[in-house]
Amino acid sequence: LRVTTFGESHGPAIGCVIDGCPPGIPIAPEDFAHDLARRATGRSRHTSARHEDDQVEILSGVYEGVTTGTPIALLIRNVDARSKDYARIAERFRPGHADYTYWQKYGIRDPRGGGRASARETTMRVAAAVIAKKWLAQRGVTVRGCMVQLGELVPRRHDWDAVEGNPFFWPCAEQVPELEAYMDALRKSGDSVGARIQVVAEGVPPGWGEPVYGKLDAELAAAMMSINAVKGVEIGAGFTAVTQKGSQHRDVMTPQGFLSNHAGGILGGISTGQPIVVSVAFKPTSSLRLPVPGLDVDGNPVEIVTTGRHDPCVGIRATPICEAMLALVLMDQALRHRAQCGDVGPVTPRIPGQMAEC
Ligand code: EPS
Repeated sequence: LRVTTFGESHGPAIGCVIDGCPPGIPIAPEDFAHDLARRATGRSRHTSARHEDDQVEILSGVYEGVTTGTPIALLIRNVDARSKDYARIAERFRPGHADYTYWQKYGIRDPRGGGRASARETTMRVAAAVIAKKWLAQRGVTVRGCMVQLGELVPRRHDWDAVEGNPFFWPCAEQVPELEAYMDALRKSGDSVGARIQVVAEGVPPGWGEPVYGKLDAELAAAMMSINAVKGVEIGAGFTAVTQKGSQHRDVMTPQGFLSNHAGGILGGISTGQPIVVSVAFKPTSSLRLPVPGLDVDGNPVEIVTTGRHDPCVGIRATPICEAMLALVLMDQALRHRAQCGDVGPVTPRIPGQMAEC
């Protein structure tokens, strides 16, 4: 499976091409609405006020409601770009933004919006993954996620049922007013903040992934790091493993199941049958209205102030994006597993997986 995206935040449209998708998956334009709405701006006062319809047009690869096996092309037209917001910084670099490295690499500046570096690009990842989630669900694999840190705030308890009931994808309903107040104060101050998202796949059989090149965890890390604003990825215990003893970290196996999941469902690049658990760190958004000294494209010192519609915490909209990347990697690995090993199922002893804990 291969997904590529195209389009800029302020261009006429964004889109993706999905190559290698098996035939026969039922898909209709309305299937995309749910996940695209979960990711969209303007869902609450805590995200960018830009209002895009995010209506998906299926251009190819689907006939009479099912995938045909040929490349699937999806298109979403941009309807609410406001390029004049960027006039003030068209020749200046926002500290912490890709403006600078794009300029160094290409020597050309598209002054309309964030272009390819905009969170708008992630729309098409979520759209492509609607198909992957559907294909995985037919095989008993489900993917879900939540926010597990906003700035310094962490959930007091983990209740999956709470996640879809608030704009933060937060797993503790009684803390939501605290998050609202935190974000209101932050927005008022003109600053931004980072976040940590956790995504979990359940029902993945043992055996998906590859032992050296194309390890499941390596591909997940690459996929998550390819989302803009991501600065860190952990699988299972992640960096906590640094301070663990081997006797603590190892996941004890019993006929009834593993007793823990520090491995995050992956050993040696191959799934264990336990939930796959991935944590992703998002940096604070760099487009701030707080003035900061910086440089223009000629190297002159200038003051940088970014106005316009920006997310004070891009992590708030990131849960469906991380779910999407997890689903796409899993579908790709499942297809590769099928190509090499056919339907060879798990060999005995098969240890039951466990429910995920955040
Ligand atoms: C973004 C800035 C804002 C956001 C945008 C991401 O848009 P604009 O480019 O018009 O200033 O609204 O996010 C989306 C439009 C989206 O669909 O995610 C940025 O700086 O990354």
